[in-house]
Amino acid sequence: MESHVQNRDVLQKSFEEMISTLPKVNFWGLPLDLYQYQGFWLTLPFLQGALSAQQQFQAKPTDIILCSSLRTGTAWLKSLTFTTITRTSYNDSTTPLLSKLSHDVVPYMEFDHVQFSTNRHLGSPLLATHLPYSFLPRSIIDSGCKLIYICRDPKDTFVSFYHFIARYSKSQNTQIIQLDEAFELFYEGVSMYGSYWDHVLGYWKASLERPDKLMFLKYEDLVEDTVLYLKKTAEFMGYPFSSEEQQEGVPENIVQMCSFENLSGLEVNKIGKHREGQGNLEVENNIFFRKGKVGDWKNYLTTEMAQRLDQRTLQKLSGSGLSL
Ligand code: PAP
Repeated sequence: MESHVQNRDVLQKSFEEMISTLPKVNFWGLPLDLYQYQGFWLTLPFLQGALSAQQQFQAKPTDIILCSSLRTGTAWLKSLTFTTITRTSYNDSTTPLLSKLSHDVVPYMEFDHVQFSTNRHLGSPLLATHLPYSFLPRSIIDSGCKLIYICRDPKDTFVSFYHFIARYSKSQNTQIIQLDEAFELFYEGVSMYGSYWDHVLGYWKASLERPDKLMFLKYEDLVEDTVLYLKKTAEFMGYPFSSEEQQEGVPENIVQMCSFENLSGLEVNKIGKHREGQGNLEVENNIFFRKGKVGDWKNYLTTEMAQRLDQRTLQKLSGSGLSL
């Protein structure tokens, strides 16, 4: 026991020494700093989680890992995949989504699972991660488990993230950063798990190399034809809908269950709390839901800002074959 505690202290000390050497900036006016580690910006708890995951996480070939940057449709993807995989165990009136936020039915590998030992199963093989592809624990690649990545137009991603931070700042009674100030930081790649474009590119390139193991989704496609992409995702995960299920409208039913309108209207998502009791990580569930629309950036960005972000996207994705 004593040697375990000593080991932990040694690890903590070497972590503190390592972070003291990293570039550091304030995180969008929050009482938090972002540290630049191997090209990406992360806050300390998430950096510590990333390193712990790299050291400890043992993937299983049957795991399905939902990967994303922030505000790109993760919670929606979690609810769709969770409901698909557990469709023979639960129905509309028994699904855990009626009493839990989507983020709480699929634990984060580098956070809930590694740091708080949250049960990784909850009746499904799903886990989630925000880690850039280059940060993934080796066992994920070696195990051959499947990954699904979801990304989104950088303009909507930025606007969604800005509102999340603004609402979080308000709940913490801290000064809210101005939109144009946050915009410049996002543009320069200084945001949580930024640069956003590098995050997307890492997974995009891996999806080209290993299409059987990594499915690459766009939020906009999912909005445009949710049933089609749900069917593709179910197939990819190894849980395809039978023709009988399709005739009975099971995919449509799941899409309805996981719709923005349905989930955001549930009591748990209106008044519940995520990471309750975990200090400044505690967030009101309703903050996770905003509009769920494509193109809402038009209501917040000037034409010049939108053009600059589009230029940045073109330049960053140039030659990759990906457009956003
Ligand atoms: P997070 O993991 O960082 O909390 P994430 O779930 O990836 O965020 O994405 C949040 C976005 O998805 C929000 O977009 P908006 O700010 O433009 O509105 C959120 O509203 C949207 N969203 C959440 N749930 C759903 C859903 N069921 N269907 C469609 N969009 C959703």
